[in-house]
Amino acid sequence: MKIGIVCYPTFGGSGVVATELGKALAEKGHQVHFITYHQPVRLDSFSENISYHEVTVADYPLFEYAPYETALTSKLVDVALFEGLDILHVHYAIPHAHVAYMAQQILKDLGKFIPFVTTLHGTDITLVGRDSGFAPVVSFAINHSDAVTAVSQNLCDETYSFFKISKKIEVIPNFIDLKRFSKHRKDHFRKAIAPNHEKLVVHASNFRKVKRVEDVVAVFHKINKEIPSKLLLIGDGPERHTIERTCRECGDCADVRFLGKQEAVEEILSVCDLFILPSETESFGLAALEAMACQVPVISSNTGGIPELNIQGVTGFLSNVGDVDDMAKNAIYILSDEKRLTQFKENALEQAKKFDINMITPIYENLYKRVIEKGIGN
Ligand code: GMT
Repeated sequence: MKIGIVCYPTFGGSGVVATELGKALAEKGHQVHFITYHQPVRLDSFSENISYHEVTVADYPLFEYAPYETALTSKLVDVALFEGLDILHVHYAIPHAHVAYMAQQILKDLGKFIPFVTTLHGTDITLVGRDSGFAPVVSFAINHSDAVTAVSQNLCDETYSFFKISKKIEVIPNFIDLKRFSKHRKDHFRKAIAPNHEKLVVHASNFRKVKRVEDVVAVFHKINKEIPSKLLLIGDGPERHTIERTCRECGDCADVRFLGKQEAVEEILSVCDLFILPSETESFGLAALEAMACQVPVISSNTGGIPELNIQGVTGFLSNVGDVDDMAKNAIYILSDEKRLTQFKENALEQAKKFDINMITPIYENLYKRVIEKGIGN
């Protein structure tokens, strides 16, 4: 198949899922065309089956806001026509779903039908999408997609309960490439960070408010009082300065390392003992799945789709949003006993195997085939 993929090219979960899916499809012989404004960060190696089409927006003095959506629509029309795409797969509804709809209408006028699949990832439904400035467009675009998928049952339920949706939404969870995300031997790295055999606690996110990184620091502070530990913070974003200030105030600076945006996340995760994900809302929690694949148990909130991934008392523990005392208590329970910690690590890996990319890619392929076969006017 010739597949066009539209996504955000950044470190965010939706961009990572879109890129890893595209790479897996290309490996299976499909022609994959990424269409976005930057080369996706995970598109880091050459493949003869992958092309990247950059969207550039013409500058004009009249534009206070550059019309990215117009430029993206035109690019989709161009790529669909000249590369002969069979299907478009857009990740994150805003603005990609209604842009795909518009491109589809233009192409129809030009005598070409192209179906599009929309994958809902999380904040496009649970946060941003609910803004009254976006909601009518989001529900229209979902209802006019040829197929819609959500990354967890919870996100699917949330979509039906907030928007007026007449379309069937299929649940296709996030997935993991276990060849890349596995425990690497990085003993020298661990020794450098934790020279006195401290436990290593880790968090990775885009440091947005929704991630509640302040809770990570509060939980770590409590753990560190009982068990000598170090905290590794991967990623960057708007809350970072506030978090740095909090660390200084509670005197944890020497034990907290801000690593910034990292590409080889799996190498860092490989030396860690516990992952903390206290999000306010989280449709799936790809970062936690990546940690689990590297044998890191998870202390998380019990919100959104996280309970579909993190199993209470097996792969980690779940607490109410903001309950840092309970999170710290559970973390100390896991970290205080070597045998128990090893068991949780093994369980985390077993659970991660259920989300192997090799099982998920064929589900998307079948969906594409069904949608293409249904053709015009489905
Ligand atoms: O986590 C983020 O804020 C980034 C966001 C995105 O769309 O880039 O991630 C969402 O999609 C991921 C991939 O499907 C999910 O694993 C994340 O749980 C989800 N984030 C939220 O729901 C907050």
